[in-house]
Amino acid sequence: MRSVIVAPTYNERENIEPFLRAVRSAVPEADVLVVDDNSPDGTGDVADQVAAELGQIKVLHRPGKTGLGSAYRQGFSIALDEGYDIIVSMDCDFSHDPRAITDLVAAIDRGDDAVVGSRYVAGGGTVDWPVHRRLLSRWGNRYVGMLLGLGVHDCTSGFRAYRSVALRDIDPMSTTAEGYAFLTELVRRLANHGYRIGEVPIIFRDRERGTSKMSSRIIIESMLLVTRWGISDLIHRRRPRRVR
Ligand SMILES: Nc1nc2c(ncn2[C@@H]2O[C@H](COP(=O)(O)OP(=O)(O)OP(=O)(O)O)[C@@H](O)[C@H]2O)c(=O)[nH]1
Ligand SMILES: [Mg+2]
Repeated sequence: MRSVIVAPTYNERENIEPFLRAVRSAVPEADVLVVDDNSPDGTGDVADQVAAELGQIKVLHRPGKTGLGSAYRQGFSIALDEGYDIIVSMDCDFSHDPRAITDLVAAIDRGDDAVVGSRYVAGGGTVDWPVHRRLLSRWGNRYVGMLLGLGVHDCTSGFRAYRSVALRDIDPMSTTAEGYAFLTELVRRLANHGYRIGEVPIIFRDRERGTSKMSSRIIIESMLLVTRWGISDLIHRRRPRRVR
């Protein structure tokens, strides 16, 4: 099966080269699509240089920063057009360990339509994250679980693999979220379509290099959207048809 890793980048100059090398060594057969939003620190140029050296890497240069959701919408659209069977999404700051990609892909091979690298299942966790980030993520996911009941323990994890037919079917291009609510939106759509969503444990490490792009705007967007979806599900008595 042909697979591609889609990695959005913004100001990841120190991470991009080691990241691309680590991905190549973990999954040598996989292609990579870097989606860079004209990072002021020159991440896009470094990515181009590494791509020329290693091959099997494309770099999409976008004009400016328009958010994680927007970067994934365009990256997924390209990956779907290019006919890959499996599409992997991940951060490039080493919070997601490239060596775990094979675990995600193996779960798709075993029959899952989508697989989430989860911090909140047995064997998963976070390392070095400040307490406020831990609380936000843990309770954010509990809130999602309470309102949407999707049966997935980590709906905001960006480390995932999708079977392309499932991803195409839920039409990611028609989503609207700018920040990581985009990730929750995709799980919600997959569950509502009855797709089989697996979770494999991951250890999420805080970034060692570069700076966080998390903002209060993104957190508020996520809370508002989850609340809106929860109310809408309640009104329409909509619950996922089939979730593992
Ligand atoms: N292209 C693009 N990439 C982005 C954007 N915002 C964040 N990213 C990248 O998306 C990945 C995940 O970003 P986030 O989880 O939102 O934020 P982060 O900067 O990793 O912050 P931490 O969670 O604190 O590590 C990283 O590889 C970022 O460089 C954006 O607006 N455009
Ligand atoms: Mg990060």
